Amino acid sequence: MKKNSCILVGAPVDSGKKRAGCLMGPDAYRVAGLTTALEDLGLDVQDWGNVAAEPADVPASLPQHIFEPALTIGWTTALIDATERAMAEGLPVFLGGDHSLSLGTVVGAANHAAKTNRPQFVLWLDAHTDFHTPQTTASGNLHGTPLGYASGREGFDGFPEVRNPVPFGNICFLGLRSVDPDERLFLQDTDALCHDMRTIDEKGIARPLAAFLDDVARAGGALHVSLDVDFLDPTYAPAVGTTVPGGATIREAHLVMEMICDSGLMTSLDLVELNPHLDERGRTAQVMVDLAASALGRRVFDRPTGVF
Ligand code: EXY
Ligand code: MN
Ligand code: MN
Ligand code: MN
Repeated sequence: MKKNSCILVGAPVDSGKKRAGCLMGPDAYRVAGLTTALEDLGLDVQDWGNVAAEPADVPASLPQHIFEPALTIGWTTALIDATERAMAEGLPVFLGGDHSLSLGTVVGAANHAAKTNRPQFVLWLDAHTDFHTPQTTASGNLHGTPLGYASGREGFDGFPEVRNPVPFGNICFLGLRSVDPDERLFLQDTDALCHDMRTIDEKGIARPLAAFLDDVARAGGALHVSLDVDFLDPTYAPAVGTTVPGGATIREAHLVMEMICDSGLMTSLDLVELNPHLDERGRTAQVMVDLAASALGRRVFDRPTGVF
């Protein structure tokens, strides 16, 4: 991966749920000045434009209530390939598009990590765990399944084979406050790190994150960060179809991204679930651009000031 090279990859995926609008996400980030914000940090930014995808065949064995499987299987195939190509060039930032784009980006990142003999870790910044399979989802919305798929759970008939599943213990959730019974039942028997908002209220967001980043560093791991707009409290980030009150503050979110940057461990980033149709004058798009900039080096001061 070239040092300081950042690849913007548009992924206007809108088939992961029924409410339309995320297809406008990639251009909303571009209009909000993402490229300039990252270039101002001294990064070499390449915008590869938007990925294109063709609908795929859907096997009869996939449950009938799954929403738009042909499109999402097509997107997954295209994004696995795009992720592997982008990671060979630099640090990809995927501009969503709904969270079903991460079926492709997490699997593609794990394939790249395997090629470079590194374990893949995932930091999931989200109100939700997105750990369903086509058999366990009640809604049929595949944006609730990317980690179920990337961690190697059964049931994704018709999807590309997951050759390098992400081990459950290499997954850390921050911001959880809406987890379905099936997801909770499955996850509580794994060693995935599930930090809900209660943990953050009681211990602060820095402690669980620092412990996870230490794990990644000790393992020499690659780190995929997936930032869902609904990680933030809807007061600060209203432009998302799955708002859940009681989310992270803007400063908690920036501290997470600044700690990620300081760790130097992030190798790929998803910005997902922005629905510009629900935004107020681009306010949410701007919050996400600012958070991406914090993850990639924006600082007020380069060093702590006012020693105390
Ligand atoms: N767990 C619910 C479902 O599976 O439908 C809600 C999922 C919301 C997913 C958004 C992307 O985070
Ligand atoms: Mn690389
Ligand atoms: Mn999500
Ligand atoms: Mn979510």
